[in-house]
Amino acid sequence: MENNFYTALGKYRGIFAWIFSTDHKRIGLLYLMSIFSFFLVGVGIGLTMRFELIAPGTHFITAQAYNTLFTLHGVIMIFLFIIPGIPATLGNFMLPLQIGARDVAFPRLNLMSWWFYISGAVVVLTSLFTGGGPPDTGWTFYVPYSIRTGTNVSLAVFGVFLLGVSSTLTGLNFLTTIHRLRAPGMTWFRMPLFAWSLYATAWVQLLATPIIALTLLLIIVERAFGVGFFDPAKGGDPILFEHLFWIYSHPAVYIMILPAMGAVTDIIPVFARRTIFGYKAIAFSSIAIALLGYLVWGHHMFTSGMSDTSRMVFSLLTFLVAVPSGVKVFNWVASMYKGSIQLDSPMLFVLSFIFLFSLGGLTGLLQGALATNIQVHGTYFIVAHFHYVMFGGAGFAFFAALHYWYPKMFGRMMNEKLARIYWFILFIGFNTLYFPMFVLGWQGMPRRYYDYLPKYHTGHLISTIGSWILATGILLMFYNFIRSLRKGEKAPPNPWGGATLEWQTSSPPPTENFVKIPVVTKGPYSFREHA
Ligand code: HEM
Ligand SMILES: [Cu+2]
Repeated sequence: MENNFYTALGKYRGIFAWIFSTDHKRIGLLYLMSIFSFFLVGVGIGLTMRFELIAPGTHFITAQAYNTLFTLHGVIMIFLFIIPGIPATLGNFMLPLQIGARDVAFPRLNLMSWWFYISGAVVVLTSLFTGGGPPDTGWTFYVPYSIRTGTNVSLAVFGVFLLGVSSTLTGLNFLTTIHRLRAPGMTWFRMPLFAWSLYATAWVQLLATPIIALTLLLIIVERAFGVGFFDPAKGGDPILFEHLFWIYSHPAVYIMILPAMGAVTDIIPVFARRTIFGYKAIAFSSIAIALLGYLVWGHHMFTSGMSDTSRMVFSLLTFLVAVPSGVKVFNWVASMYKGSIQLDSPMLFVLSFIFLFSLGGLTGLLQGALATNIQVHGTYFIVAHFHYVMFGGAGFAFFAALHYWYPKMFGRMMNEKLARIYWFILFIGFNTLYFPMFVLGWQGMPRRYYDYLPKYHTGHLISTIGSWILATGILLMFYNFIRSLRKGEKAPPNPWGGATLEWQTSSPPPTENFVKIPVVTKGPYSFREHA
């Protein structure tokens, strides 16, 4: 029998060999399983909401049920899917391989992070069936409503607290791993840019997440003991909550997007057959994004009550944080320029990522400008914008990376022809679903409404039809993931001709990753140089 981390025998058997494993590859796959299960639940809820919105008038969902649906959808997609997303799954699996290490620095802490994640998820889901019923506050848990509603907010925020602990520990683990466990010769500037992006992300995970964790605990304390931190009736300040919430939740969007950008940066040189353009600019722009990302949270609160000066400063800083993102897009395009581009499925997803992320990012600038912000605040324009960034951006990059690393993780190739078909369906479905929301929002359609005026009908109808197209693509993609586990062709160690270290070991790798720890003598993208 082949020697790889699937066949290796540890202390435990069966499912215990997984849920008690300290192998970063097994933990990465545990996360992958759990995260994608929750993703499918989130998609189901999204489709349900879209179905209710197919035409004006109430159909099968009450106003209260709609409130709980968008809350759940938001909490699941943000805290259970896209924030842990790439780092916990592909990051866990690939980081040690990419830097030539045998595991992460703290393998048991890594396992504990997964347990925190799964406990948090269970607690969040338990809140649906206990106490005063499913929370109805929106994923932002804004006070004073969240301290007054009778629904089960306390349990849900406690679940999110546990998820925060998980994310913080993962960040700590990755930081230590990158500092301490690089293979001989793997200097900082020979590190793959995916590893760099995880490094920048890990600082945000470590430094920003405790803020949301504590803020959420304050909600529980406030609900249980009525201390009055936030409740204006008791002299508290609801705006304080918004500040604390966004001091984490804006940097959190970089926890979502930085690893996505990192994965894209690793994929482009392989499929363009040239070295990356501007390696250092990309590495440092990740750090710049992570740092600047801390200073822009006020752009979520332009209509909440702030001095004009602070609003102008936050607006300016928001424009500044777009610069390093623009640097990256420029570098990606420059890397492809005059390359011999191969349009395999990972590259197709990368190209759609660049398009969708740019649309999401550029509409973000419209919201960063004070005047247009007032117009679009709280409308479907925002809903369109963040789906483009989080789903079209981080989500599509996640899909790209899964197609890219699938052979390494599972030792099989996916069906490439099918992949191209559903890539196209996903791209069309995505834009049909979300583009009309920009228009609806611009016309004044407010978000988080279960019903609307007849004048918005056309946009909503198109959007709902788009959701069905997108769902078809998602089903086909999962069919391919699952079918290829058994039926896919056997993967060679390096099917795409990649130059980073994970491709130098077998597919799937042995438990200790490398038979012999590699000695690194050159950079990670030694393809044809730029003239
Ligand atoms: C088939 C896929 C999806 C569909 C059909 C869908 C649909 C929707 C709909 C209808 C809303 C509610 C709009 C409103 O009433 O304000 C919504 C909100 C939201 N969605 Fe999605 N969505 C999908 C995937 C995603 C993904 C992948 C993410 C994140 C990565 C995401 C994140 C969110 C968030 C954060 C909200 C806001 C919730 C709130 O207002 O509290 N969605 N989505
Ligand atoms: Cu923000």
